Amino acid sequence: MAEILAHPYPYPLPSLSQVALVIIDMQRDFLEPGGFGEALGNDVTKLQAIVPTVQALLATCRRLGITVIHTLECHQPDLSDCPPAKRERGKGSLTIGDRGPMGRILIQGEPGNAIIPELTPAPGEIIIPKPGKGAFYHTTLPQELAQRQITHLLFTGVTTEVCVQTTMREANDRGYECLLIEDATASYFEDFKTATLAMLTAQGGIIGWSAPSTEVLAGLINL
Ligand code: C5J
Repeated sequence: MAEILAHPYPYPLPSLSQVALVIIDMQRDFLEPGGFGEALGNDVTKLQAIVPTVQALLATCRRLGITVIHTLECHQPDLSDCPPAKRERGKGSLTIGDRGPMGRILIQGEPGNAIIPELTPAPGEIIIPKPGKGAFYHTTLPQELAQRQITHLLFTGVTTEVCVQTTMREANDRGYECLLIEDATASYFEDFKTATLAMLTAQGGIIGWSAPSTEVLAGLINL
C-alpha cells in the first residue's frame, strides 16, 4: 500500500477516492484585520503565513480529483444556533453577532464569514457551515463522507488547537484515519500549535498522524 512519510510512523494511503482534504475555517473572520480573531486580541498575520501552503495542497488535490471539504465557523443571523455560553465568552472588543468592519462577526453570509479569496471553493467542492468548533457537530459532514466512502482525512486550517484539533478528535472517534499537515495549520500561539501536534500524535498516534506538506504531496502524487 502507498504511504506518506509521517509521524509517528508512515500513514497508509488507500485509493485517492477514499481521501479528502479538509480545510478548516480559512475565513476572513480569523485571517484578516477587523474580524473575530483580531477582536479577541490576536495577531492575524500568524495565520496568513500558511496560505501559500494550503493553496499548493488545494491545487494538487484538485488536479488529482481528491475530494475537497471547506468548513466555516458561523451562526444563523438570529443566533438561534449560538449558545449564550459561546456568545458571552471571550470578552473581546466585539463578540459573535456584533457588527464589525467586515459585517456581523461569525454570521453566515456576512463578508467576514467568507473563505479568504486565495482559497475560494471551486464548483463541486463541499462547504460545511458549522456552529461549533468541531465539524461533525450539527452538520452534514458525516453524510457527505459516508456517501463518498471516504476513510482518510488530511487536515489543514485554523486554528490548530481549537477547530482543527476538535474536528480531528471527532473524526478519530468516528473511525477516520486522520493526518494533520504540519505547515498547513496555524495558531495565534506557536506553543499551542507545537503542543497540539505533539499530543495528537503521541502514544503511537493516539488521535492520528502528522506530516509536512512536502511528504503529503509526494505521497499523493505517487499514488
Ligand atoms: C476559533 C477556530 N479559534 N476556527 N475558531 O474560535 O479555531
